[in-house]
Amino acid sequence: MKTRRDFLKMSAMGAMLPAMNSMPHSAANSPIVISTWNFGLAANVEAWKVLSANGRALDAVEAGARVPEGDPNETSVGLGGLPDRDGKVTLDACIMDENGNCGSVAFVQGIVHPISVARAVMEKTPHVMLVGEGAERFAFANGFKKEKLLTPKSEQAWKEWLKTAKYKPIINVENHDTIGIVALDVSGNLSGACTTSGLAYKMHGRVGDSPIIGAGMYVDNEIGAAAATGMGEEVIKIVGCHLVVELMRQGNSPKDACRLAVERIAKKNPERAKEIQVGFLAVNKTGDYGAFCLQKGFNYAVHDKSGNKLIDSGYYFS
Ligand code: SD4
Repeated sequence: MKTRRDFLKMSAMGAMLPAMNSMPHSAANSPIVISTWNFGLAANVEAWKVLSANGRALDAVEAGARVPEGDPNETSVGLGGLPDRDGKVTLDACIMDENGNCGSVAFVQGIVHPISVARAVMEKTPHVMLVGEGAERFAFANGFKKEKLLTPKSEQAWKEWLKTAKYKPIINVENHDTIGIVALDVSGNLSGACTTSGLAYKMHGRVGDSPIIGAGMYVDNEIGAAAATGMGEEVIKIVGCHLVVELMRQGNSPKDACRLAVERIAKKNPERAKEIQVGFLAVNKTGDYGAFCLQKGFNYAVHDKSGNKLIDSGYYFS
C-alpha cells in the first residue's frame, strides 16, 4: 500500500517532470538543422536563430522554410515558383511537430507562405490537410494576404516552355527543388517542414509528395525526422519519409536509412529510376544526420554548433 509519504514523493517528482522536459537535452549533436539544396544554407541561418536561442524545432523549421518561399529568385518554392502548364503557380506544404501533430496544404494559389498556412491548419483546425480553394479561404480568414506569385522571370520561362510544351521532367537544381527541413532542438525535440511549387509545368491540379505526411516529410520524436525532394510520384509510392524513419527505428543510421529508401525506388522500377532524381535527408534523436539520392547532384545544408555547411549527398547511380 502506498503511504502518504510515497504519495507526496511521487507528486513532487511529477511536478518536476515538465521542468525536466524543458531542460537541455544531452544529444551528442544538438541543436541541429538540416535542409535540402543550396538554399538550405540561407534557410538554416534563420532556423539557427531559433535553435541557438533554445527555441523550439517547430519554430525553427517554419522560419527556415519561409526563406526560399519568400525569395522571388527561387523558382521552385513559393513566390516566383514556376507555374503549371496553365501558367498557374500552385503550392504544396506540410509541417509536423514533436507530438505527432501535423498540418498540410496542397494546390494553394496566391499565398507566399504555405508553410505557415499548414501550421495554422495544424494548430487551428481539427484537420490535417486542406486543399485548393478551401485552404485559400481558410488562409485569408486567418490573416494571410492574397498575392501574385508568378514573377516576370517565371512567366517568361513558362512562355518559352509553351513553344514546345514537352512534358519530360528533368530533375535538377534549376527547375524544381523543394525545401525539406528537419531540426532537433536543445530540448531533444524533432520537427520538420516541407514546401514547394512542385514540378514545373505539371498538370493543373497535380499534387506531389511534399504536402503528404509520411511521403514528403515525417517526424517521430522517439526516432528521427526525414524530408524528401525530387520526383514526388516515386516518393509517394514508397511512402518515402515514413519508410526512412522506420528504417532508423530498425537501427539504421540516417544515411543508411536514406540509402535503403532510395534503393527501394531503384529496385522497384530500375528503368524509371534512371531518368529521375529522388533524394532523402534525415536526422535522428541524437543529432546524427545523413542523406542519399538516386543521381549525383543533390546537396543539403547542415547547421550545428560547428557552423553551416553544404554537403554533397551520396548517390545510387555512380
Ligand atoms: C514534387 N517533390 O512536387 C516535389 C518536387 C521536388 O526537387 O522536390 N523537386 O514532386
